[in-house]
Amino acid sequence: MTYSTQQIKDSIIQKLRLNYGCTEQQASDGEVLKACAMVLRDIMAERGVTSRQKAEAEGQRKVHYLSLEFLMGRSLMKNAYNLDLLPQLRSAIEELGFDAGRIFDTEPDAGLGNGGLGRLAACYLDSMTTLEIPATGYSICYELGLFRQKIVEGQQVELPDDWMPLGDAWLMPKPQEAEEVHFGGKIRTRWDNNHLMVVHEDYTRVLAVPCDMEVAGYGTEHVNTLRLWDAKSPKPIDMTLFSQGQYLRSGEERAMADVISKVLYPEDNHYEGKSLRLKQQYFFVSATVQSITRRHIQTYGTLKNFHEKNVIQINDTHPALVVPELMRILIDDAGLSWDEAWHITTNSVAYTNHTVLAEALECWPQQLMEDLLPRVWQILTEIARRYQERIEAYYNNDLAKIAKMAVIWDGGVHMANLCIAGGMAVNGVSALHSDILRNDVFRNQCAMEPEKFKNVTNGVDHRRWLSQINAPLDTLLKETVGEGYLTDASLMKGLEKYADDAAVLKRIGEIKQANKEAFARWAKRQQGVVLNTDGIFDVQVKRLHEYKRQLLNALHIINLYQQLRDNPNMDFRPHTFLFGAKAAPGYAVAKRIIRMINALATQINNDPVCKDRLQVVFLENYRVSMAEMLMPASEVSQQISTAGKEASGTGNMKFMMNGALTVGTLDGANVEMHEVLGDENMFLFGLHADEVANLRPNYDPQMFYNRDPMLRNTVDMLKHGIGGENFEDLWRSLVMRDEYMLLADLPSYAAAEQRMVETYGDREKWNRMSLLNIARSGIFSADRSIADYANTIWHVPYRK
Ligand code: 26Q
Repeated sequence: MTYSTQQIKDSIIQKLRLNYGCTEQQASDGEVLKACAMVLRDIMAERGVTSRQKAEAEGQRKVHYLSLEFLMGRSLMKNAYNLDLLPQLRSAIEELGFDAGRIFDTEPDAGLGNGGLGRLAACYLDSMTTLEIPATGYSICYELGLFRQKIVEGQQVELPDDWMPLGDAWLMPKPQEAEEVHFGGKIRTRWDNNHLMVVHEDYTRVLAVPCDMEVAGYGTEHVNTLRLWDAKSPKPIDMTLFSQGQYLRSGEERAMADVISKVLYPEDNHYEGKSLRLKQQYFFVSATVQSITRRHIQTYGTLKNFHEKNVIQINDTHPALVVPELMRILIDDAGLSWDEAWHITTNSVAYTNHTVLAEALECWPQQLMEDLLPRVWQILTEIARRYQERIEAYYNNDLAKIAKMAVIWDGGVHMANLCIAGGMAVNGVSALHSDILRNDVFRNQCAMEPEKFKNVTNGVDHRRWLSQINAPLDTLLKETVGEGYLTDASLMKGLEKYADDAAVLKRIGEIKQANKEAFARWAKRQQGVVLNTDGIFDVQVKRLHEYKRQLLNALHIINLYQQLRDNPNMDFRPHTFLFGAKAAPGYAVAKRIIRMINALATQINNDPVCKDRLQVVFLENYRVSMAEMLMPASEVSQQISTAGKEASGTGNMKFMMNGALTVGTLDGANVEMHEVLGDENMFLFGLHADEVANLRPNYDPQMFYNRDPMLRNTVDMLKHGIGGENFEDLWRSLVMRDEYMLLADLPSYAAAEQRMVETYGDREKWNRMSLLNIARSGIFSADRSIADYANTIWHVPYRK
């Protein structure tokens, strides 16, 4: 079933009339955008009904993907692409007298996520749908997504991301499917007919209203749903209080409910025990589990076969409360025994870990849990008690081990331990990361239940991150390996046949140059900067975090700058360094680093010695839609985390499939990139994960600082001043502590960059490396990741 340009155009006109009471001549860009969204939404809504009916009729096992974040970005072009309507939609918009590119550009990013973990969830929704797996994503309908970033006088300033006015065009509120979530109150038990009844009283009710966003797959009529829960108070106002004249208090309960879905927490890889965050987690978990079990009972009349027909995949520990919440519903509402309920729960829940950073591991204060979620707390204590019995028996009361494995210990609830105890699988997100989980972070649990521990290496939606955003490369791939690569990314390998084809290599170079120029035009429009497109586009874009080592990149740039200053006539290949990064608003060091990079940019870009040679640009407000412009234009991908710290990385994959070469450490998925590329097709440097671990106990940054004058000179510029500002704080933390071992890696990093620059001089060689990177990036398609989940964890069939 397809639609002609005329049909799409007529539908848009109709939507404009019905919803905005205007003609196409009167409509604004925003109204046209929303009308287009509604036209596609109608098509998807209809197919969604059919997809769900089919899954029910065939009794298929469903996947429920729970994540506090879905970083969806824009949807208009994506949905049109997947529905195979992009050309028709473009012509329809143009025929209505609008600029299609501008309409697409009007759509705000749905920024309901921080970074990697949130974007991964979005890519996986696409692949699950394309592979025709009946799947639903669940999250919170945040009114405000991740903050917008402005750079004011070199510093990050956060602005609210009010995406709803235009972004809500994709959402379908379903008030009739609302669920009620209970907070606080007291628990009373009473015997009823030989049954111990649990009664929860005096709780505060919050209504969870689903706002569904349909998701189209590519090359299929299958449609899945992203269900976003909106928090509302069930009563508009407390009339009793109001009548007593307590006007402010009468609206308090409503305000407490509304605030739950107000804003996304902007912390990435960092846990803070805030009660509102716990409310968000339970709100979303409880609504989701109620909704899943309700539908299951509607279909099967019982929850006894729940685990056969459902799998709940949790994106890190943030939704870990599904374990006690599912137990609660099975026991209190469905009347099952503890053992029956535990069997069902431990055969439906699977946990993905995304970080080994200690500061990111969730550990909630017992008192907070107890007060906020009294019934869940009771169930948690029983889960913890039974699990502890088991580990005590297994490890002969070895206290050191038990302290690390316990679900509740020393007044804290350890969410990762809860997930391991209550789940059927635990997976890391790259081979290295999964090994670290097995051999280090969770080694005691792994010794006890080795079969639970799996690996699923991350992947990205290669249709969005290559085909859709890099049209000339997509064309080249279609000409060389054929259209089939869109649904079978392994076919990209076929491009290798052209590794010695001078014409193809030249074309790869030309595509990159054209994309660089397109990005430069965009950056000029957006931010007013003039990029030197003759320079190597050397890019580091990701959240700002010390372990990701943006500071290492900056130190190397300082080093280059000093060389230029000392020797203005040196041979210097033009080099354009691009940064994009948001810092968590409360992360002071990260904000200092942003300020330093901006100061460095100011000094370098204004120094005549750097003119047309060295340029540094901090791109403001890095986000999905910026990445879509930037990936195709990038030549060098910076993936330089301290080895062992970056669980996987996914930006690395997006760069690779767009032909950028990686300068990186053997960390996360870089290890698997290296396996397919070899030393000769990437620029590796630095300590390996095991070396980092071995060096850590006696690491002394001063040793590196004292023995290497060049390094000392570079680092000292922080102290002496950059762009007229002093960064002695950063200097001190490097020389005194250097938690992430920048000084140990800086010399080998500089050497890797130098090898990269030399290689760049040989254009044909570079383009061949670029071609091999593209050709071998197929394993990083999210389709492959989802097939892995389906085969090894979910045990569900999928379209091959
Ligand atoms: C937790 C508690 C309270 C508030 C916030 C949080 C929180 C929020 C977001 C903790 C962590 C995150 C995000 C983590 C994240 O994005 N991790 C990244 O996941 C990617 C996908 O697997 C990996 O590729 C990256 O290596 C990893 O850093």
